[in-house]
Amino acid sequence: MSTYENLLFRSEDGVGIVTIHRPKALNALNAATIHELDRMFDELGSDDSIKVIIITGSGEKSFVAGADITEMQHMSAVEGRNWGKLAQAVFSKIENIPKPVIAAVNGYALGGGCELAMACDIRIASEKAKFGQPEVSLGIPPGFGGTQRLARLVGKGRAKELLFTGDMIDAAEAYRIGLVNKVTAPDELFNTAKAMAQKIMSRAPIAVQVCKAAVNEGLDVDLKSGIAYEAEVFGLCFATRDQKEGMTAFVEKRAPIFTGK
Ligand code: DAK
Repeated sequence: MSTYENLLFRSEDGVGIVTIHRPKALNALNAATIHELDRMFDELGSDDSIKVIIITGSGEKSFVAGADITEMQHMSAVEGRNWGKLAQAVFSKIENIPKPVIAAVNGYALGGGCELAMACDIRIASEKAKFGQPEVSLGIPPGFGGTQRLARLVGKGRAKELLFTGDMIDAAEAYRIGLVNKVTAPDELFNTAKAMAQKIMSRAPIAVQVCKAAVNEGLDVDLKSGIAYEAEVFGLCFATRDQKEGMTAFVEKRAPIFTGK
């Protein structure tokens, strides 16, 4: 792994843990951090030793408190558009990397922070986490995919309420509306995320990978096309050794040993 200024990285038992680390700005995403995330996800994508990725924020208070407002303050329209496009491309890279990505949301997930969490496959929140898209208070709409991913996750009406009011919601409300998958005590957050990562890692890797691709592809197309895509990846999995192993193990009443082949 190359060196990073605003990200910390460690690997534990096949789980890659990426920590956004800009403590002075509550881990707000400046351009340098977005570029580092881009590079980090390229490295993680090609590192076969990493099976599942967890993203979290440094410290107790914040996951990511948004895009860095001081950097955006004096941007021109063209600079704003380019900044939005850059971060959107990086978030799409995270969303589509062929490995599960879990956001362990330890505190504020506002603006670009909420958008980063939504680009992940699964969100686990500490009871102390707070979510929101406060951009309208700054004179802008969300620009890192928030208007699109929030509506897909929580539905049009709830998304519009959060987007129009800029209100912050707590973890319990985020869970109630389906923005997060689980809520845990703050000191259980990492273990809960890691336990989920390990459970996923115990399943057939190619099957998990195609589930991710099928959900992502399917949500962008009509049901008929999504179902057709599913049939293709379902069929392809019969060419894997793990399909033979999974079904043989079931018949032999033993646990499967998957190899990712
Ligand atoms: N950017 C830069 N610095 C930030 C920051 C941010 N988003 N959030 C916090 N900080 C900094 C504070 O300025 C403060 O710095 P110092 O004054 O100590 O130097 C330090 O972090 C600690 O923050 P506070 O003192 O404010 O801490 P509090 O506990 O009092 O409040 C807070 C915590 C999270 C409620 C508050 O910091 C806050 O409201 N932060 C801003 C949250 C926010 O509005 N986030 C959304 C950012 S806008 C687009 C591209 C991108 C976007 C949209 C469009 N296009 C190109 C189309 C995305 C926009 C956003 O994400």
